[in-house]
Amino acid sequence: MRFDPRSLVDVAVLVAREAGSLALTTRETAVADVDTKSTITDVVTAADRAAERLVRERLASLRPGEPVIGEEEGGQAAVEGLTWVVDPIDGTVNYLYGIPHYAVSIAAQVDGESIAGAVHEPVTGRTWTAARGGGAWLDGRKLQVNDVTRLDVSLLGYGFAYRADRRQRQAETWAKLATKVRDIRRAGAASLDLCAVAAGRLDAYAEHALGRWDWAAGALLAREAGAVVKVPGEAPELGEDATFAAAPGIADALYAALVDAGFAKV
Ligand code: LIP
Repeated sequence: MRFDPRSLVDVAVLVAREAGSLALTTRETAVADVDTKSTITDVVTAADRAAERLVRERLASLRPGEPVIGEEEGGQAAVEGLTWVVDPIDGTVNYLYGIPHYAVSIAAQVDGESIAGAVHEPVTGRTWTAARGGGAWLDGRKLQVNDVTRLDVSLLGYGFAYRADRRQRQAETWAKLATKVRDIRRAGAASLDLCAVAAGRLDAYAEHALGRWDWAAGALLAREAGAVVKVPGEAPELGEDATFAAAPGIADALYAALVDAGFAKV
């Protein structure tokens, strides 16, 4: 491999923490300057934009010549070599409402595969990291998914899309699932949902319509912690834009239950 994943993790951690500090310290003014994107509920604050700008400037300095794909400014992946994938504030609605559950997510990808990632929580100071083949970590503690084997005692994370018509169909699907699992949690930040699977705080997570920036770091973390992970395009039976992560003991049963509940049709 032409890149050392561990050194890439160090870069991701350094820059994510700087961007997180900016988001945290500017929130009062940042949430006064809000625009919308795909729908009236799909918001972007001044802090989303400023944090991504900071990340881009720091990566240009630390990793010159390597392209960045970010939620707010877009970008193109490298034809050959490494691309940085950035969500400057994952959980923007939480950030807007003052709910302290949001993160800066930065991943390094080669040919679309994540090889290093960091998910940093500005409010708690926690930083989740993974290097391909090096395991998943939370502030120096190694992570492992749960050894759960029964779907009916599993805790599931999920998320709704921003489009109202799709939310209706998603709600109908989750209503069918609600009696098949222990309970369901909707926390509002995909990167942290995937980290929660890695840490055993969730047994599984599934959602549609995530951006690459939402899952790029968290999916690597979940996979390195032992989860069965499908990123968009890898689980056609769940829908072409489905993201799925589950402890191995329930992965097959959950996958089948999602198919039965019509997850692919939402
Ligand atoms: C969010 C995701 C969340 C999803 C939201 C939104 P953002 O990302 O983390 O899981 O349900 O609709 O996409 O927009 O806060 O970066």
